[in-house]
Amino acid sequence: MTATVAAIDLGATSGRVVRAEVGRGVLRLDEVARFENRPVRIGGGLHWSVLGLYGSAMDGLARASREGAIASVAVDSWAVDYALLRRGRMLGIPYSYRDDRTAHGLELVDRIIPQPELYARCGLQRMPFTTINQLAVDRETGLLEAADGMLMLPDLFGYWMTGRRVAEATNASTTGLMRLDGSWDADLLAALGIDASFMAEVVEPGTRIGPLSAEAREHFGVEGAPDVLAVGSHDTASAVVAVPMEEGAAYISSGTWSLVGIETPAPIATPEALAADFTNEGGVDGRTRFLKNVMGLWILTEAVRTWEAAGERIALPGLLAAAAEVDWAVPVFDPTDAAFYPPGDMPARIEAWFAARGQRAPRGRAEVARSILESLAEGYAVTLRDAARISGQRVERVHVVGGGSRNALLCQLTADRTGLPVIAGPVEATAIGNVLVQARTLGAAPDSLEALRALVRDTADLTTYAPRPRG
Ligand code: LFR
Repeated sequence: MTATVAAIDLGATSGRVVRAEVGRGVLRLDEVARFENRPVRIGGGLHWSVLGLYGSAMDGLARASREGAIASVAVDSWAVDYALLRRGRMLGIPYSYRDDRTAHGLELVDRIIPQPELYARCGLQRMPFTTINQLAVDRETGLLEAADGMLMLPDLFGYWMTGRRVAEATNASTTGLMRLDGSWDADLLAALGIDASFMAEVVEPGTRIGPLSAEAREHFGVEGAPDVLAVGSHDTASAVVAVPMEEGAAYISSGTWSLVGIETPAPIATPEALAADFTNEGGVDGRTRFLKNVMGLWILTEAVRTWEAAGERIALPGLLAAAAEVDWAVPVFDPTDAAFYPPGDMPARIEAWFAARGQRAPRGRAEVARSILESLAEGYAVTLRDAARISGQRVERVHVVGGGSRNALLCQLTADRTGLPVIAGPVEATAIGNVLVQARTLGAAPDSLEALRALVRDTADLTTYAPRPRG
């Protein structure tokens, strides 16, 4: 038996709708729609155009449904962002996690609870954009007073599609408001002045949220009557489902962000993990994603955007080829520095990073690009050594999935700097993880994550990079 399902996969720069056929030994994906996701600055704030994204996603779903019946659909997106609600209506326009109000939110939360205590409760890396920090700002500006609930963005879409409000567990785990046991942290919510009724019921990936509403079907012209399911609605949780790994492997989910880590059977919120600033995010089937956010290819894409804004035309393949030809040692910076979060002039920020330390900065586009990639690869290597040390798990191979798995130079540098073989692919890991969990829920794919990963291994196009000897 095979199942035909649709994935709505929302990324920070684009969204897509994928139609897939999944069964034992079968995994076929077909992208039926792709649309731009451009945050919009208004009134001094950076916001997501959630209605536009929802409309594009539903149009894509309608297109997918016209190619033949779809049994189910599920949504995944980046984490941490949310909509406030009042009596079931969206209140205001959701902010983007790149909005710079988050730095102030971090200070506000520090006043409520010291980081080591917060870490012991929720086990998350200290990141300015975590939901709890954003909610602290909403509270200060008075917005929270007007709200009686909130939903993470994939849950918001699920609510609009079905009328049912849930909090999917993997995404809820990125809020900073969930305890390590997977329940909402009532004390922390109270400390923020939030009533427990504000949060929706937590559901696991694989839960049926409900049938797609008649409103959605009629307005967008969706044929048939697909069920809306919960999957690992945090995109990284879905990507990790589709990492074709076995024991002894680590992963890098590489795109706008680089999420670097391992899968563990349980959270590790020890003082060592706190010192290394690792996150414990909820995975599918109760696994833990013990990882670190190492900023990612965002630094490169923002650098390219800066050069292009100055009137230069930059073709990425040409830039990467020139970066590959740099045959001298380039300076390396810390890619996790908070200076690289907000949108802006990355070449200038990199220069300032080195100037502040009295070091030579890279010069010229090829050297800057090479320095970004070397810095990311070095960041991965340090993170993977820390992950192995703290968890006691072996790390003998590194899987790279997502858009960054196509960046051959970055994969090679990652192999070189970790000293480990790098296995690149699949590119569309997030959408694959989304459809696999749906198919499993429908009884068309195997039960265990290991068997799902074996299916990916057997069907995906993978490339291996061996580490080159230093010299
Ligand atoms: C990747 C991702 C990361 C999260 C960041 C912000 O798309 O979901 O896991 O740290 O975006 O939500």
